[in-house]
Amino acid sequence: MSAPILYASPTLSVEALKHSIAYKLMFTIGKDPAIANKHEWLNATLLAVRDRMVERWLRSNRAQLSQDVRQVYYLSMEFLLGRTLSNALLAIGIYEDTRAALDGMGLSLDELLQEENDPGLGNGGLGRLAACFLDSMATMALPGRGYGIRYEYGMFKQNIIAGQQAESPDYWLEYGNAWEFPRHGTRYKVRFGGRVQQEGAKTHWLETEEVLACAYDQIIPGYDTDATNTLRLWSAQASNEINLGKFNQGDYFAAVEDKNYSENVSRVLYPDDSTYSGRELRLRQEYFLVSATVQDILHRHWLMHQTYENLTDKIAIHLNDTHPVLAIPELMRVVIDEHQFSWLEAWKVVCQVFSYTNHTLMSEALETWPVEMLGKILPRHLQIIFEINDHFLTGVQAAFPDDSGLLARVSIIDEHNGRMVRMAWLAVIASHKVNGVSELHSDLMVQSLFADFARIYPDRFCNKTNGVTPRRWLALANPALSAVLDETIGQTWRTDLSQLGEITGHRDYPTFINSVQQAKFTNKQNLARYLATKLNVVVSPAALFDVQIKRIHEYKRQLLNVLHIITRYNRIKANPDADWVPRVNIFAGKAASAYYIAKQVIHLINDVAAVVNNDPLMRNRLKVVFIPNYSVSLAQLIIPAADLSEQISLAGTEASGTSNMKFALNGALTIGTLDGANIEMRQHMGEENIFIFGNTAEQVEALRVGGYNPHQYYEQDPELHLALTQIATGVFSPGESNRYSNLFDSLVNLGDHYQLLADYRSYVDTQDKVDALYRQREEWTKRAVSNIASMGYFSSDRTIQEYADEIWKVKPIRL
Ligand code: 26V
Repeated sequence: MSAPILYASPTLSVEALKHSIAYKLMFTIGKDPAIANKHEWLNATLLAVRDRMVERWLRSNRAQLSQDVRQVYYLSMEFLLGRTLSNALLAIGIYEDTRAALDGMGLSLDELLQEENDPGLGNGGLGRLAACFLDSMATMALPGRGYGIRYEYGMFKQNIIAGQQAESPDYWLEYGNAWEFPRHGTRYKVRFGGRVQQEGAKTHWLETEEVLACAYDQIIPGYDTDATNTLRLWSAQASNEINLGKFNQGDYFAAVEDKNYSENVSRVLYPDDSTYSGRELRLRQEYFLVSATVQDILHRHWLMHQTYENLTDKIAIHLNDTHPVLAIPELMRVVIDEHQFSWLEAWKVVCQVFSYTNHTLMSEALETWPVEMLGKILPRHLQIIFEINDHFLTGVQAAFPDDSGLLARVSIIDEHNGRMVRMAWLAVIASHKVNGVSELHSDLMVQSLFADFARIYPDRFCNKTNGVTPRRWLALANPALSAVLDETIGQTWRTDLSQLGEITGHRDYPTFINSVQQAKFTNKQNLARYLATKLNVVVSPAALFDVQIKRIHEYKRQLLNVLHIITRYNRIKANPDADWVPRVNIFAGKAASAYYIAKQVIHLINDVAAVVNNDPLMRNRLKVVFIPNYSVSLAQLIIPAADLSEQISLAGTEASGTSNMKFALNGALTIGTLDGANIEMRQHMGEENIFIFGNTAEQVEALRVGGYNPHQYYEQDPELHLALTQIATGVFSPGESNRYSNLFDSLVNLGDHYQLLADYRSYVDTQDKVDALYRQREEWTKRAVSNIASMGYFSSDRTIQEYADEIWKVKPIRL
């Protein structure tokens, strides 16, 4: 059944666009064009463009419903989408028309694009991956939806004051969010607290507090297709019930206070992805997401099928890390307590519906909740978790009667560390597939964290190497290189990135090499302009741009990068007239606000920058820049301008990395360890096209087990000794000579947990090779071309195809 199209498609001509932008400004925003400001023009433009997507959105939804296909629901506490307008213009092919329309009204599209707030509804890699996945799912017409939280405050804003990070709130909704559709009619009650009462076979969850979850929908346009998907974000609204009691008692203020309190649940994103903190509000947020989402999924399913018998045929629910794992006991609860499923029937459904991605092996980031806290906030869920655990352990006991420690190790309840619920264990036990995000990570996952489970469930674990969307990360971010590619191999790489392989045949054509160089230079000029105007730092686009941008975390080893910079500084000072390859070292990234060492690292980078940049001997030879307030939109500016991409985590710690892929796709060469997806990048591009250094994951482990002694490296390597001593003695903090003594101690005397000192020599020597190659500019560019050419595999379209075929079993809809 195909429903009639209700009205003709709005014409996409420039005149029509002008008309609709002006119309939106006047009749929706209510502003006189003569006095409207940039935000109002931007919102008018967003609304006019949104109109042009609504019809295909409705058609896609109708097709999803009428074709009655299996749907996938992607649950994530974070979606780091980046700005929307430019992506939408690209997707529906009206970028240039819109530019012309705005031009015709005396406005600049580029200026308006910069006005759009970049919603920071995620911490980093995990949230950005979710956004790339939505883009790929829409582009590939896969029937799916994202579900998340509409935080009022996203990731904090980072200011650098006197070299140090200062945080301020990010109220991204300041000018409204023209892109979203508030669904005032789609609201669900989410309950917390209370108690459980047994009445025969029936269980009641009583005396709860309630908050409403209100849906806000965003269109996720597919590229060059009518297919569009939906991202549904939940916002908390106080439910009337909780206020009325106090209100009627005349306690008006208490009623309003309560209202504020219950709405806190969607107030702010937790901005720390490095240490798990076990805070009650975070638990409430997680349950808020899954409760509203499970209700919505079941509601939609009922509308389509009027039965819950066929749930396992029609829905797949994916858990982005353990954060939405409460969806498992929640689905159990709803079908048992509200739809009369037996416990075993419910468990059977759950085990076929859920799948889970693990994104980190680091123990400090693994979620565990105190039994007591879970019991207080979600008593019925705790009960169900215990039942799942009993059921599971009984099976394990029967299958592995001889392994005495096994039950305690695989129990969802960790009895040894203060009775904690291990969320990753619950995810593994209930999911039919569990994946890691690169080959190395997936291997380590079954060898270490989930080793016992891999014995119990040998077919459950798999790998899905991450990818990135070529639309945002090449077509949008890098118009200069995109134009070169279009001219050389045509335009269809945007939806089939493997076509980039064809540029290999052009590697030996000087005109091609020249135009790739030219594109890189243009991008470096753009970044240099930003640095000059925003930060007052002047850099030469002819220098080698050496870039490390990501969360500041010890395992990512920004400090190793700093040690190299200091070494280079010392060498230049000792021999200023040698023929140095000019370098600009660029950093960006946020430190979790309570992460002391990470904040020290930011301070040190800025201190080193101050000394280096003010030293007349360094001029044109070395510059260090820390760009504040890293974001998706800054990444889109910085990555295309990079010559060298720093991917230098301790082997075995970075699950995959995704910026590594973005850099290579934009023609930067990588210096990196054999970690995460770097390993697969090397396989695809060939080892001559990547600078690999340092210990392997196996060597790292052997060193750890065998007794690693960083002091020995400090004593035996004179350049390392000098750099560390300079840090420790205040060469870069002249006003406060002991500012970095703990940093020094953590490396030299307290075990150097991330083994920087062990990899220092090989890193510095490899940096020398980088210089040598950069002197041969044509050879450098040829290798950059080989990097670009081999990135087809790292498209998120490929990743999503694998999820669709091997995990979710979903097929594209016909439009
Ligand atoms: C953990 C936590 C802990 C509690 C509070 C909030 C919070 C938020 C996020 C996280 C997730 C940390 C895991 C993570 O982001 N992993 C990254 O996932 C990327 C996508 O798979 C991958 O490329 C990176 O290597 C990996 O570090």
